[in-house]
Amino acid sequence: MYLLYGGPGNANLAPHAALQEAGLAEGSDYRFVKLDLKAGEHRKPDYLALNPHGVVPALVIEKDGSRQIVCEAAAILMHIADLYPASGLAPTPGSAERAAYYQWITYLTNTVQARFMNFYHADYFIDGSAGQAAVKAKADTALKEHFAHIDATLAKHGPYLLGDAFSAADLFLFMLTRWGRNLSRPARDFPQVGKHFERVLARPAVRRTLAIEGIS
Ligand SMILES: N[C@@H](CCC(=O)N[C@@H](CS)C(=O)NCC(=O)O)C(=O)O
Repeated sequence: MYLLYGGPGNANLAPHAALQEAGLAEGSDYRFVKLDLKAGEHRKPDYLALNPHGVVPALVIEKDGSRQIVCEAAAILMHIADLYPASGLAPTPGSAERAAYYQWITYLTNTVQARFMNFYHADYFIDGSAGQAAVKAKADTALKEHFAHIDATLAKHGPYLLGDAFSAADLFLFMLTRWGRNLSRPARDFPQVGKHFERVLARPAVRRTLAIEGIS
């Protein structure tokens, strides 16, 4: 049994979609434990015992009487892909495609996702409304540059990040594109990124994930 802790549409969305892509059922194979971030449930001692950074997601794996906790959205995503190779979410280890897969997921998490933190949480980086507006504006510019880069890559080598093969990296991009709806140029406005988003959105597993999280 898995317990995936998260909030609607938060960084849990990509790993959650991976559980669904792997054919697992909410309620029997795993439980999505919805936290109310606005009410600060992710800062309560019970949750901090799982993820000491007080951020979502956290995955609890209960198996054969033992319990393992995995944090970091990208790590959880890749672990699920590895646990369920039949899902086809990760290319063969050691292959050129696997290297590209690592490259995309690492870039998406440590560069693009980090810029979203600047965009949505400028208050974590600087005090005062003027400084925060400046941090947010810089993040907005940087994120548009990143989506332009992704768009150009998809135009050349798409329709997915690895070309013809859908992978877990596409679930991560889908999540970030959704977060990009509040940019001064929404991420989906980049033509190839928009098409990629629609393609991933049409996947039954992704639709089920959104329904379980209560978002559209
Ligand atoms: N590096 C972490 C970051 C996760 C993260 O920032 N999660 C946000 C939601 S998308 C969060 O929990 N924020 C709560 C807060 O900042 O108080 C990961 O990728 O798992």
